[in-house]
Amino acid sequence: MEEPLVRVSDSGRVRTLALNRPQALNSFTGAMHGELRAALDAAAGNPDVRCVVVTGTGRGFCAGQDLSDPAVAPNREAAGTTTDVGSAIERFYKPLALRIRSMPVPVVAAVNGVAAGAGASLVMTCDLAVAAPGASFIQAFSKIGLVPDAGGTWFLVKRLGLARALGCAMLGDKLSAKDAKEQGMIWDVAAEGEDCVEAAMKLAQRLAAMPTRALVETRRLLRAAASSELDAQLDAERDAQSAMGRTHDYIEGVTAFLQKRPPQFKGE
Ligand code: T3D
Repeated sequence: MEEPLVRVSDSGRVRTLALNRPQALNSFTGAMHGELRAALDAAAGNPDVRCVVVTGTGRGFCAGQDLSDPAVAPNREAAGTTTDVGSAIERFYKPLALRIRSMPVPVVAAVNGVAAGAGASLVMTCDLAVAAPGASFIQAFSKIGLVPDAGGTWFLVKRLGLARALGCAMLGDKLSAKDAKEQGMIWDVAAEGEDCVEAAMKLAQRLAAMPTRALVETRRLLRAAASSELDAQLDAERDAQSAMGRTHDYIEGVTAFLQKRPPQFKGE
């Protein structure tokens, strides 16, 4: 049987999606995009899945677009056809970023190795990222005459600030996991000797037991905050709180607190 390009596995309420083209550092082909999209849709539609982990097999996390994919080959013009690299963004990378951003549960990246180009953007699209101590992040775009994509320009400025975003994107230097954490690109680095997927899994299991609907609303509000005025944000918080105040999880959270027992959240 042919190996899947995205390996899907479940551990309790956490679903792990592992990009699986290790021979090319899990760089994206159209087929891998298709499998990842289907796996994300399936996770989003399954109420038993309360958190998703995205990782890579082999020594890399994801090296961005597969540059040997004929669909993006820059020399097609010579063969009488033209290549619009933007069409790959429209068809694959934009829907991927929007799909992850709208997942109904938290998404954690377990960055097991190098994340380059759109692979680094993928990390930043996830809610939280835990990297292996040896992982690295490379804005590889400038090395091949492209601009950061798949949300890269947006995430870099918001997470790192303009000065660091410009340095990373223009120079394309390797950022270590430790520096990525210190600069706000990722949430954490696994301890030396600890498997980063296991570290991410611990975090994911913890998130999966939390009131995930409120976590997803929190994601939405925090992302909107960057472009909102305070009065509009106060209104948005009020409206979200009205909705959260009617959830099972709010009633359960308060009841459990008063009864001095651990809450049993359902994400409802
Ligand atoms: O183009 C569009 O459609 C628009 C969308 C663009 C989005 C993008 O992501 S653009 C950026 C594309 N990515 C890159 O430019 C990164 C290219 N890769 C590298 O610079 C290096 O591989 C790394 C710095 C990531 C890792 O270096 P290293 O020395 O650890 O590994 P390596 O030896 O370079 O790579 C290992 C193998 O993976 C190698 O194959 P081989 O020689 O063993 O058969 C290499 O060719 C392959 N590989 C790595 N990255 C890619 C790739 N093959 C195809 N595409 C890749 N992106």
